[in-house]
Amino acid sequence: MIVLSDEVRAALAEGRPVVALESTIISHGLPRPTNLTVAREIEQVVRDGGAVPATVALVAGQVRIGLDDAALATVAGDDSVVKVSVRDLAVVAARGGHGATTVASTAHLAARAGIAVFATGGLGGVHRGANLTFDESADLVTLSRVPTTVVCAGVKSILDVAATLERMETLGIGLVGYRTDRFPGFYLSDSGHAVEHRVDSPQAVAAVMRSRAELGTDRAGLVVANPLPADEQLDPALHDRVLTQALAGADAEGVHGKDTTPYLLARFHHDTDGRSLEVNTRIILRNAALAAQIAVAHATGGQ
Ligand code: PSU
Ligand code: MN
Repeated sequence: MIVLSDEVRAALAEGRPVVALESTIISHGLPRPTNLTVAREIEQVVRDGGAVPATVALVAGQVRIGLDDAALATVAGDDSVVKVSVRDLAVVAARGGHGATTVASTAHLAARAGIAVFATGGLGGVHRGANLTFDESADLVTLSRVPTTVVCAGVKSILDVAATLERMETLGIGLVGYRTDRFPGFYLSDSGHAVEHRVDSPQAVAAVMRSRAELGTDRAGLVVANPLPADEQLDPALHDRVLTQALAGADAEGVHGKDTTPYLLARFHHDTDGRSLEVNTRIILRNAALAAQIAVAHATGGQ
């Protein structure tokens, strides 16, 4: 049921660097038609970095790891593509549907395929008000039991960032800041929270990956938090204004469950007149580039 592209299979067999990429950011995180362009750019950036891109999705019920352009276009443009977390995988596969994988399901599948490094934009986490709604992304629980190294720009402030960091600690999810001591807030370079451990090179990340394997602490994921440079972040005043509107909108419209994250992301893109889209795209491309460097360092023994 899991089909690797020829390119991904060959790279894995030869121990060459591979970077897994999620597809929910394409289908539900970015607006059409930019999403398809960005999906192709992400893959190109990974290639430019010397690694093989392995975008993950369900196409007609088949889990595909490494998509051709037709499959990428389906994920980006077909209305029947559903957001697929870990628990949805088998159901959508069995009914032969199309599905876009979240961080959780991508991490799960990448680990099964033997892909060590994964790039995304932002992680899911604990939603605001989760003390009442219990809305915590399956990304966290999955990362507590899947040995993947995921490069992201922290989490968006649509979430409760402090609670997300606490849950990551409880769940034993590794966390390092890439050239920073601050946990990034996706659109913002600094979420206002510290990161305990800092690494300054792809080789240093690969060294942590090796130590984790040797110590047996690699059953949980490792999050590499890669912030945007401060001069590239979304204007903080605009960010705060739009965040307030988006959260109020979700509340007023009764949005809940798996629709919450896509709703809030769409509101951001709409309410910033596309400025958040530019920043979002930049974040994903930067994360893909770093993930490629880490995959290369990891594949070459971190030397
Ligand atoms: N956060 C973002 N952009 C995204 C997502 C999260 O900043 O596109 C997507 C990812 O695919 C993530 C998923 O795994 O949303 C989390 O959704 P939920 O909160 O429903 O678990
Ligand atoms: Mn949720």
